[in-house]
Amino acid sequence: MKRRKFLKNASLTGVGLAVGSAITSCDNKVEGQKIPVKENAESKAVLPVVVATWHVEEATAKAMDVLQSGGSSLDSVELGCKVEEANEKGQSVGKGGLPDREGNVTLDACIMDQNGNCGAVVYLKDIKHAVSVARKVMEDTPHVMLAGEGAKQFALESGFEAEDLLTEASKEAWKKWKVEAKYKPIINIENHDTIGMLAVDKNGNVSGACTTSGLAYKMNGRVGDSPIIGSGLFIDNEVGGATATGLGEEVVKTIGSFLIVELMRQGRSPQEACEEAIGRIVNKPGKDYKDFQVGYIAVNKKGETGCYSIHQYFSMTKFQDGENKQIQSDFYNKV
Ligand code: SD4
Repeated sequence: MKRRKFLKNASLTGVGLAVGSAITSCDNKVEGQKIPVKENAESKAVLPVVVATWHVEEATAKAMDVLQSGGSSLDSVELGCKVEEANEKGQSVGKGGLPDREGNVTLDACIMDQNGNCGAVVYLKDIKHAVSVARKVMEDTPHVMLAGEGAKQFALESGFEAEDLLTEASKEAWKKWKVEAKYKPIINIENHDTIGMLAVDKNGNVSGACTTSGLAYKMNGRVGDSPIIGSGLFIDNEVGGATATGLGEEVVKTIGSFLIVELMRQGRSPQEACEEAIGRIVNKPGKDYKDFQVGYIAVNKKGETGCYSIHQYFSMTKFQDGENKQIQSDFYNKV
């Protein structure tokens, strides 16, 4: 295929980006899932609380364990996210993440603490715990974000080990994709995706983290919303936090997580704020939201939570009041 045409097919305004394991578009569904609880009926002001995108009960269990053993909300989200980064079966986070179209697994991640400090890495190769490298950027450098080779160099100098993140399963999936090299929408296929996590400790201190291998078969060099403070994640300890999953380009265009936190500051509940942020995407003139998915989760300082997405089958995992469970998100596109 001629390069120009290839790039055009890959554009975000066309049929939608393919995401083997992700939720960029909306034609397929995971049928028969048992996730009966709807968030609207569920939100309560109880601390501590941990929420995360998708079905990641092991990750939220780890995060809650950290809080209950007296760890900070920052430790909680970092260690919670690391569970998924190390899980090779998850093909959109850390080791085992699906590669870009040229076979590179590149990770994006960020982290933000209760004092408004933050760190991020983009286009990080060969280091599985991107969230921990992001934390090191926050704590050990005068910068907020490191990219590519520089991020890897910093990680190695900080003691992280390099390893090949492309597993056999992801390599096989990529090889199959290469046969046609076409973007084909698949949504919610694993019910398990980019992890965005928010934790509030018993004193109401909020931290968050977000980590991903981004869109499968993305263009080499592409960076999504997940490491962008304000887009994929935002925390303000006076208010709460929010994080995103889905087609990052649409999240970046509306600075979704910052928007949700600011709406909560103005008095909206986490649920109302998530719904408004999805509204900002779908109500843009000419926006064909049928071709992509975005999901948001949010928590306020009191421990109330919310989640909302464009399409069905987005979910949030919540650990609160002794219960760790997956919650079905309400969604915009009911037709
Ligand atoms: C990105 N938001 O890179 C990420 C991908 C994602 O579920 O969340 N997939 O755009």
